[in-house]
Amino acid sequence: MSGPLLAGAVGWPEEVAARYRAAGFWQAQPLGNLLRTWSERFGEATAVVSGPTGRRVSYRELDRWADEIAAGLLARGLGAGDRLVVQLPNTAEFVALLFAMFRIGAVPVLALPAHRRTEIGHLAEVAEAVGYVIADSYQGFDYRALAREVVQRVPSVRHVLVVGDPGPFVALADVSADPAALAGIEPIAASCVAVLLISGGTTGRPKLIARTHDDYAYNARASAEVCGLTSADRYLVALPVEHNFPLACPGVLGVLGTGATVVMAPAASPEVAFDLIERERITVTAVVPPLAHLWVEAAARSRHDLSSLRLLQVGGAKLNAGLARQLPKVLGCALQQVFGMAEGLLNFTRLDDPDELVETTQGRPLSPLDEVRIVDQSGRDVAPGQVGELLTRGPYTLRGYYRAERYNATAFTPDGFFRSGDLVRSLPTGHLVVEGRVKDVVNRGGEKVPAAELEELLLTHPGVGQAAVIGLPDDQLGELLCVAIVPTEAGPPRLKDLKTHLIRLGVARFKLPDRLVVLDELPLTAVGKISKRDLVDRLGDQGRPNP
Ligand code: OOB
Repeated sequence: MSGPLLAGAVGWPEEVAARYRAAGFWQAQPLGNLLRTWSERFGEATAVVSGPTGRRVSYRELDRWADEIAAGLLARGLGAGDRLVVQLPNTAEFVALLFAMFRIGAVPVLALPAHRRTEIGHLAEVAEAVGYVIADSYQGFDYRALAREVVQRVPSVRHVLVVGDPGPFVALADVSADPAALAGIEPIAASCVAVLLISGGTTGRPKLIARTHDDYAYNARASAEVCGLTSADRYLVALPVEHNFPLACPGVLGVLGTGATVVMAPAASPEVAFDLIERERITVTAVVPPLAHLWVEAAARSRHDLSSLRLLQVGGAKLNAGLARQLPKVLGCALQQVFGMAEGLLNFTRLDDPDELVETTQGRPLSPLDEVRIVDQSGRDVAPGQVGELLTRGPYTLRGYYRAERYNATAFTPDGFFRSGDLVRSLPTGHLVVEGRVKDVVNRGGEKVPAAELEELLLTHPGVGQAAVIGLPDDQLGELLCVAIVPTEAGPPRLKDLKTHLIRLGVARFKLPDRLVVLDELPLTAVGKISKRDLVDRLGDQGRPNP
């Protein structure tokens, strides 16, 4: 394996790592050092703009800020290998904290602002996090109350750092010390784990994905190249910054490596985003398909000047070809489809691809060293153009989930290919078209809901005897979240009751079902497992949300 990682993380075989280094893809530069290089190169240029306040942070200031927080974390006893769950809205503080952690080798576990007790508790437990970083409140939710619960449930969490009013905890603004303290620490190896991302699609509870400095820096740099980023670009972080797409595809990390400017949007609604696009002359941003749809509708009525926009990246779920065709006309910019995954592999349509490919495919792999196989159920390569499961390995694709040895035995082939669970076909150009999936996940407009996770939670309701979570087709979201249950003797709950139950359990709101179907029994396969395919067929025409 390639050097010290983090206990529980899986690395690449040494000869493979050597190949990625020899190709110049892995450059042995930890992300914390890269910010120093960028600061020297881009100095007074604006690195980050905070959307709501318009506050501007130069590269030099960001570099210094990251150092001060890094020293402050050290002073609190935090250091290399320590995991902290980070759950912040899109703020400049997030960027400074991220690089501060990179510099001391502490590892952020990136949670989404929508996550609640169930998800955060699970992440903190699996990662044995020693800290939790939150905003005081965001979109009407007080994260300090959540932190109290997390601290109680997960004893390893000893540090709660708060952006804003800390309440009983510690203000991130007070986690600051003289950067001189950093001179004493061991240099961080680029082969170490830089971040832990959350998987969108797995069996059971969400898995963590360890991304190394080497692989993540390459991910961001190569993505920036594909997008033709230059120092003149201004990138809007509209999606939650903890997600791989706006963080590193090219996102924040790719933008900063180019000397361009990152603008943090507090929300992704057309009102908020369009204001910022106009005010900050945004050139590039990334959205999920339902948001693209909202923006296109709003742009037709809007008086905002969106003419600065040159590229809109759309990914996370399948974009329909109609919207893909409409989008460049209405928004006056180029479209790029992105089919990616936190696990690694990224596919992009290219800026010089013919319109037809941009509109109807999900792009082709980012790296010349990405290996892609499309296989049938018995693991054999399908004929060219046929649909099969996408398997992949490469210079930024994981070789195993973090602390998930048993699961890894089936999630990867013996020769290290990741089984993506996505059904795709490829064109002679190498472009992929996503045709469906075999993994048991509902993709609700880009937000992933692992069925097994939700089923387990539903079964804790006294009225639910059996539960199956499926996605039903929907024009706007791609899929609606549907729950089919067989009730217990206690009698069937209503959709409203189930939602209330899930909220009480502390589940993220995007996992609340849109529709409930009560059945006498669930359809079974020949071997007696719940047949979700039969369920979808049976309920396919009922994809309207319950009143
Ligand atoms: C992105 O990452 P995740 O980890 O939230 O979700 C990955 C899954 C993929 O396996 C696929 O099932 C689906 O989301 N997906 C798409 C898609 N992009 C992702 N399905 C159809 N068309 C697309 N364009 O979603 C993600 C990570 C980095 C960049 C972009 C998206």
